[in-house]
Formats: sequence, C-alpha cells, structure tokens
Amino acid sequence: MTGIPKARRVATAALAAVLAGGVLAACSSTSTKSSSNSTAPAGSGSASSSGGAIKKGLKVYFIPKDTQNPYEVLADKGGQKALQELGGTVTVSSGTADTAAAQLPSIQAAIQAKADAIVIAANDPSALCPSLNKASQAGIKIVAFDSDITCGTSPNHLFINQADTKTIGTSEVDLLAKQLNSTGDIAILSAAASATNQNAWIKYMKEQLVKYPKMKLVSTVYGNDDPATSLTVLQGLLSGYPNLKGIISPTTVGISTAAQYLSTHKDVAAKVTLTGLGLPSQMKKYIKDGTVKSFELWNPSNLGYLAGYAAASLASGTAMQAGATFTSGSLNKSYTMAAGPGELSVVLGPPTVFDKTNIDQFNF
Ligand code: RAM
Repeated sequence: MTGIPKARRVATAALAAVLAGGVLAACSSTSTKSSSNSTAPAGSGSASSSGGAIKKGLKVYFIPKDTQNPYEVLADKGGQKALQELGGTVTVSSGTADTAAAQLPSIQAAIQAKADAIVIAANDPSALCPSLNKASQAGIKIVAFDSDITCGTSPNHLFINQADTKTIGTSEVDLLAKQLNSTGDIAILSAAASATNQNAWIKYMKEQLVKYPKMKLVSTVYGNDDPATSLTVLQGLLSGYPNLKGIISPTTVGISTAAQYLSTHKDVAAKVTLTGLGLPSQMKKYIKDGTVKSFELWNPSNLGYLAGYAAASLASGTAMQAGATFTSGSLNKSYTMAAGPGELSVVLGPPTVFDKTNIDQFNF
C-alpha cells in the first residue's frame, strides 16, 4: 500500500473512464487512461519479453464474464491501457449474462477477426474449451484472467491470477471469524454456479472453516453477478435461516447488493455480518455507515493491464511455458510463468483488506 496518492489519482481516472464509457459491448478501443492499484503503477515501462520485442498492431479480444459488471469493465479498461501503450488494440466483447453460451459468439468473432490473442474471464471451466481450442489452432494465444478455464492442454493457455487462490478463500473466512467471534451460522452469496474462480475460492473457504468448529456453513447461493438475482437469493437466505450470523460474498456484485440491502434494513444488519470481495468505490458508503466493517480486493484495472501485457508478449513470441518471463509496463515488474496444479499462471499480488482506516485511499 505504498504510493497511495498516485494510486488515488490514477484510480479516479479509472472510475471516470468507466462512468464515461458505460456498457462496453463488442466495441473497439485504442485508448483509455485507466490503471491503478494499491501498488500504484507509475509511468510506462519497457515493452519486451523473453521472446523479444512486442509486435506493433496486435489485436487482442478481451472477453469478460459480461459487459455490465463494473469490476469486469475496470479490468477491461486496464487491458486497453496496456495495448494502447504497446501500439495495439483491444476489442471488448461478451454477453450480458454470466454464461458460457453468451461468450461463445465472442470467441467466434475473435477467430473471424484473426485476433492475435484472447483474454477471457471464463463463466465455465470446460464449456469454452472446444471453441478456445479452435481459436488456438488458428494461431490465437489464449490467456484467462479473473476466472480460469480447465481445458488441459487443449488449448495451452496462461492464467493471470488476481491473487493466490487459497489466500483469497481462507482470508475471507478469517475476516468473518474475527467479527463473529468464530461462532454462528454463515452462508456464501456467490456469483454464477459454474464460475471457476468462485468455486475455487469456496473450496478453500470450506477447508478453512474446519479451523472454526463453531462456525457452520448452512447454505451457498448464487446471484449470477446480477444485482436483481443476488437480491432475491439474499432475501431467500435471510428468510430461510433466521439464525444467520454472517455472509461471505466473494463477488463485487453480490457484496454490494447485500450491503445495500443491509444498510436499509438495520434490524437485519444488527444480526448479520457481511464481508467478501468488493470494489472500494461501491463499498465506501457501507463502510462509512457501519453496515460493513471490512472486505477485500485487488485492483481490477491492474489485473486487466497485466493480462494485456501477457497476451501481447505471447503474441510476440514469448513461449507459453513455465519459466518464461514477460514485463508488465507500469507495474514495473517482470512476471514469470509458473506451472500450478494443472495450469500455467502468474499472480498479480496479494489482496488488500479495506476498512474505515484506509477506504478513502482507494477509488477503484
Ligand atoms: C465479481 C466477479 C469477478 C470476481 C469479483 C471479485 O465482479 O464475480 O469474477 O473476481 O467479483
């Protein structure tokens, strides 16, 4: 959390870009000013990789989970910034619902456009594999970010992980346990039931809960990263489990929906503690009014930015293999691809915990 003033400055630009841009659906963009993080990037870095210089004019397709989720929009803006620095272009294309089916036409469009790389946040671990494999066979480099695919070697791909998967899951349970004195019935308000990232985090939450025998997970519900659905399943939870003491929502859409509900239902808020993964820009008011004590996240713009640099490096000849490195522009770091369990990945960095002591320093 160093360099906060600069983080605030560039993060404000990121948010302004989102507000000004509105919903992005299959639109090309070559310019944006957004990029920020708790690790405040500064100035442009060098554009090279272990494969040599970055090619000019690269066409990268960013396929987010959907085009309406503010988190995904920030991530895509980060990708656009990266490709702008590198002399390439980004096309953002996806559906409006978090399903694999809604992403398939965008993969097809990337193939038709002879894109150099696809950067995708997968709504399903396996349903996209055949289509992505076709893209790979057509010479398109495949990068997953935010939510991984599980395709084995067909296609080979690199996953840009926002933070260590296990840490994300276990730390959310620890945050809630601290506030609940490690006791009580709890529930998870997730996104799409098929989302790889959500399920990976939930798996580690369950493992971590073993350390808290007095905390009992009574239900996991899915709001599909849609505010209306998230509200409906939240209300179902509250009426179905009157003794509920805590909710973890590992999605920015779920936690902001739940926080909004609790802030206007003080009787419920007095009994139910909420934490999870949220955008500071959306959660600030709920921290200020005491609805939420703490939550976590990383900088989504930087996630997209790193994915953009990775995609450009791969499309410029960097090998898709463990040990291969690429630079990351203003993140000022060289990233090395590591073989994880069943995947090749790099990790952006640790999540930041936000509470009333630091929330004002973050605007993404
Ligand atoms: C939501 C999405 C996204 C996740 C964040 C934390 O916006 O589910 O995939 O990474 O929350």
